[in-house]
Amino acid sequence: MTDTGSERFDFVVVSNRLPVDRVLAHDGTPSWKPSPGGLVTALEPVMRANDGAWVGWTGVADDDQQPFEADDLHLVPVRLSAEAVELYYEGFSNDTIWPLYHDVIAQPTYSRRFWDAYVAVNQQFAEAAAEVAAQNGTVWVQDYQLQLVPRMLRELRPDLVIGFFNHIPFPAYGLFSQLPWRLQIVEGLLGADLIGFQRRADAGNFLRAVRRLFKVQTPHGRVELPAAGEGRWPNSMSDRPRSVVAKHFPISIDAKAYVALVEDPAVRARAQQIRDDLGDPGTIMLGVDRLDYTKGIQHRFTAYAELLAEGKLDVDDTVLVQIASPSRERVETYRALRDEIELTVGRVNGEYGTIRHSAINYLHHGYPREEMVALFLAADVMLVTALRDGMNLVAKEYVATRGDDDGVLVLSEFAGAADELKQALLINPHDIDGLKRAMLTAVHMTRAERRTRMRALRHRVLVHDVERWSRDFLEALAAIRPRASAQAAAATED
Ligand code: GDG
Repeated sequence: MTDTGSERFDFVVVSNRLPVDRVLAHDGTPSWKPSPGGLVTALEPVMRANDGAWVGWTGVADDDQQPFEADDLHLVPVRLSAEAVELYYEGFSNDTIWPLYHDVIAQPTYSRRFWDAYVAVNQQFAEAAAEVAAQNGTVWVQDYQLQLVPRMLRELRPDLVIGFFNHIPFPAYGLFSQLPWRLQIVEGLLGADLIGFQRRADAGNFLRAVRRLFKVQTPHGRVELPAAGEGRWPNSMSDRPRSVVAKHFPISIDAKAYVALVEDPAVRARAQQIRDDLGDPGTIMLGVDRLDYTKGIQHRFTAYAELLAEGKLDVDDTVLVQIASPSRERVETYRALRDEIELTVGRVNGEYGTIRHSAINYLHHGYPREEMVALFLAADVMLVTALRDGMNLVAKEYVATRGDDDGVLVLSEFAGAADELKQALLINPHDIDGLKRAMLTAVHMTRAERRTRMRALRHRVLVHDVERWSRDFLEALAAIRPRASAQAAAATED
């Protein structure tokens, strides 16, 4: 670990969390371990090639950690107080924006205290990024926690090229317009040169919000911003007109890493052992989700329980394994959801389980990636029944691991992945009868059909991997760069 001091970087990623977790040895000595995640893998090559830095929170409140290097990455911590974590992160990010952007599946809290903290913390992130970015550098801001950063950063550093990527859906204007601070959010995002979304529909919703709020046209996904003081824009961010592009860039996974894991004999042996431990049933169904109300876990349980009740599935021959990894446990809605889900599991198991077999094998744990891959390999049917999901990487991970061209993916049309994974069995999770039919179709699908579908799915995921995602985004951003830097240069000359 070395102090990176006041170095400047040509490429800066800004995200709520740094891509590392602090671990404490027995004697209390801290060290950092990379947090597993697609974003780190996607951005790592770009970071290395461009002498990049990463700005984000360490995950620990009131942490005075200075900039440091870990695993050859330059990491720049943003200090968040315990109050900021509560109001900005658990509050505005996870109790306002998250439910609102997922179509109000849960009621968003509109709190002025949350909002004030969100503004203040976004300003902190913008200042930290402004401090480390080199002249005319590129800054890529990630996700819904930091929607005000693009504009704040542009005000501090008009020379920068700024990209933003939204990992979660962007809602239709009818819902988005509920947000008391809708104008500020859209203005915040428009500080970027390029705004990336998961789905074409998300980019469309954002552009519609721009048109509705500012009464402007957005031809070809482009927003033309007049110079400050002109037009309807309450507060333009530049002395010069500038244009902003909004477009979809579906995120993906490090497919090669999953393919490599499947080749590991230990992982394959573990998959077989999982099957054996479950009593080698005819069908293993699997769900893997953060325990979140957007994931449709209850809908999946309802459909499965009805199939058991109707005798169309039998616990002696079928099991549903549900991994629900712990998530946001300090937010009340998540605590209530956990109770609700665990009540359902108890009821379904009480009703349909036998001494030999439970109906639902429910696990509220996080697991190492190897274990996840073994589970994917063991599963005959993968259930992704999200009510709304930006992309859903689990669907892509399942497909990437199935080098045997086997397994059936049941996929919600409300997950971004449905735009690409068209050979899955696409379902509407609210339609319980439709979901039940798809589950039975999956259970009874012939080997030939499973193979045809899985081949096409795998091809898509292997070709459109996360490296391609970051390359596509950064190339699109670079295409805007000459304009942006020319404008910035002109602005400085004035
Ligand atoms: C957001 C958007 C979008 C889960 N449990 C364990 C574990 N995981 C891994 C999965 C997957 C990741 O976490 C979850 O990604 P998802 O895409 O499924 O969902 P979100 O967490 O909601 O992510 C989403 C994503 O951002 C990226 O843009 O796709 O729509 O909501 O990789 O495998 N990994 C391990 N143990 C677990 O217990 N190792």
